Amino acid sequence: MPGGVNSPVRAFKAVGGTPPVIDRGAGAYLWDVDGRQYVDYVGSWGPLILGHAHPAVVEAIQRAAEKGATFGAPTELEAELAELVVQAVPSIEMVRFVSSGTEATMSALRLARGAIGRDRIIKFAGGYHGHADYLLTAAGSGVLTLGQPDSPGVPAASAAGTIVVPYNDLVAVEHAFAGHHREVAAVIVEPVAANMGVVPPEPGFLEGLRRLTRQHGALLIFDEVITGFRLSYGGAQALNGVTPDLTCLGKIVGGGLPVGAYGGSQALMEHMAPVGPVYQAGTLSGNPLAMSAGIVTLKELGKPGFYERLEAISARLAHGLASLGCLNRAGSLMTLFCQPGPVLNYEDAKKSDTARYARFFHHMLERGIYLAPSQFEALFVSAAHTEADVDRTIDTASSFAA
Ligand code: KE4
Repeated sequence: MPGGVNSPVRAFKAVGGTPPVIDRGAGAYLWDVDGRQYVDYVGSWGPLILGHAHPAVVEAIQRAAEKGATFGAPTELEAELAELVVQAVPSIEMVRFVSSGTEATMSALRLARGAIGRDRIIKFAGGYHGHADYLLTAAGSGVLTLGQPDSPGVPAASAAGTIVVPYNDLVAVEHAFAGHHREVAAVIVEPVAANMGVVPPEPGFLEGLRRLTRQHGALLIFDEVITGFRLSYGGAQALNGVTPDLTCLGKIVGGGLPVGAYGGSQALMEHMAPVGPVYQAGTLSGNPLAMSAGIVTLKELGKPGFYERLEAISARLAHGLASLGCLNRAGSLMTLFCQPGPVLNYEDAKKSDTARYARFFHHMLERGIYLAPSQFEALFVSAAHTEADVDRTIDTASSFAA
């Protein structure tokens, strides 16, 4: 396996050293194959808002597996998860399940182009929406970490259709539309950016995108692969009151199994095959095991008080870390930038002292605290993290001097 990993960020290239090989997880904790325990703030990059091996999730997967892993045919389970998603997410009347966030954003963008009849898209520098060719332009996450804003292997023609503007910069978006009048099919945005580190939207930014896309006949796509079901049961859009035309989901919606999803109005979604002509397909889409894990996870999230408790433990952690650098937070999603800040966009994020972050990362790892192995990722708090976990994390971080 190239680099010994199946996804680049896991290889610790941005922080140096050799990643521990993980044997198991339970609640807020991981254990490596040598028996070392870690308090886990990666949570597999977001899915594990309930923590590892939640009993209800394990039991649901076991129960589904006993009936067969996959059928490639309609099942009641996919309909049940679809109902939960439709009820939860303001913009979604109809949803299609796929097997990753990349597939979700790829499909939503193809739908937008097919429905609007235009080819260009606008994305934001530092925004990461998976690894489709035309999205690997000034992308965030692992691409940003590797310092290769435009990945080799992406045809120039693919990248050319993607206009990249700074996050939180509405004037730049207006200029992009003015310069490509009636050519833009969609604007895709993380309603809270989390792949350049966490960068919340400035007041009015998302409302401005909603106004500009309507004004220019383009669709607004919220990539809620990270924020969906994390910031609230209805995602970022339920909090900020801005309703996109299409929403992409992933991570939490699969409860730790491979699920992505995209959804919007019935009118838009019925452009998708087999009803309409826009094609998208997937062998394991709506997989019964993954649907089962997603259903049980959303039912846990829907219980009274879940997000209030998560907010309390997240705020405790943020308060304890805030004196150590520029701490950007949205709910249980946060990044401690090794710089004074502010960090409002990709250019700001890149000013961070990544060498210091690497030293901080290893200081924490050696003391049993597992953070994201990159300055340009997020820290994820789960419902399984306790005050004791958080206080230990703060104490350990505070003892970092170098
Ligand atoms: P996947 O294809 O990795 O399931 O989802 C792609 C994606 C789409 N949209 C957003 C906002 C995302 O954050 C992601 C994937 N996130 C990265 C971490 N920042 C996944 C970790 C990895 O690549 O290993």
